[in-house]
Amino acid sequence: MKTSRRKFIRQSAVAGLGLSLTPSILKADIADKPKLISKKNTGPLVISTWRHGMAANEAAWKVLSENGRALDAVEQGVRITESDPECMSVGYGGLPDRDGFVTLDACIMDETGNCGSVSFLQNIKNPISVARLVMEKTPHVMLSGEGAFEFAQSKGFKKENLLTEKAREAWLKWKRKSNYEPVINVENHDTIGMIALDKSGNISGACTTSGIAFKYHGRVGDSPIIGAGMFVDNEVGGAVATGTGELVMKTLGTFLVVELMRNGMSPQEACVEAVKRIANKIPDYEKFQIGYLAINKSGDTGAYCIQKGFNYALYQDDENKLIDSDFYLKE
Ligand code: SD4
Repeated sequence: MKTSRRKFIRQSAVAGLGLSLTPSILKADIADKPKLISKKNTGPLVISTWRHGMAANEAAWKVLSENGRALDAVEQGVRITESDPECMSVGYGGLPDRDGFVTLDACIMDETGNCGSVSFLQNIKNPISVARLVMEKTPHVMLSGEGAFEFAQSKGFKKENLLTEKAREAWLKWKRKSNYEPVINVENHDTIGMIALDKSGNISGACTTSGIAFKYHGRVGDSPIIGAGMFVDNEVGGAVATGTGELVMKTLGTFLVVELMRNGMSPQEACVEAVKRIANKIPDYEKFQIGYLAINKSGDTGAYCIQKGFNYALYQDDENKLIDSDFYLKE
């Protein structure tokens, strides 16, 4: 009864549109089709920027595989990169600004839409954990500079010298010419951005960096800006950015990626569209690299960048893989 009634309504609607009732229209049971959401990839999974994402993913996976929360996974994951002195673009060992100061930016966002961030923070090794405490223990989203440092100290973080000998030498070498010329894809050891989907289906994200090497003292990039360097909406998905932050800030990149997914794009389509936005809006974009990563609620992933050379780590189905991203500027 029900079926024939539905069929009748559909036939009337089609007839009302002046269309003939061809067998193919009758067969295509459009009104009854469920939305195409693949369930095969659902959590846990974690995705993060660059090669250093491999080690960070391992730490995140440990949390996720024990039924942990995505928020804990991303914090534990990126702390590995922050604490690694060999990684010269994040946390301890990061390259300093033009005046020789290591200044750090980081942000974190959970499945409830709560978020915290720190910018222009000095002498604290794990800014992501300070950002988390800003989120959890203050009524604010962002603390900066001296205030962020004092807050960290009040929460028991140690004051440490973050400028390693290797980073100091690189700075002294740079000072001989003092040219501010970010090099495309030096980012092979760059900002770490990470998004995780846990077993409960919740998404969280984190992003942390020492920023562009030899930047102006006081420069803050996209990485601590919610919606620029990282954004999560647990109803839709999450995204992170890496590269020359000014381009991401001008286009509010990760917010854009998530909104595009909300409007029906896959993570891959959304990342492509956000890179195209940069190409359409920023005249000299060809001189820079930007990479986006995204995941949606169904566990589909996406990655796209301006130029060849961006890679990312994806841990899923018990396997951690380093993958080359597709890119916009092809010959
Ligand atoms: C910044 N987005 O400070 C960061 C740095 C980065 O590849 O990711 N560079 O602009």
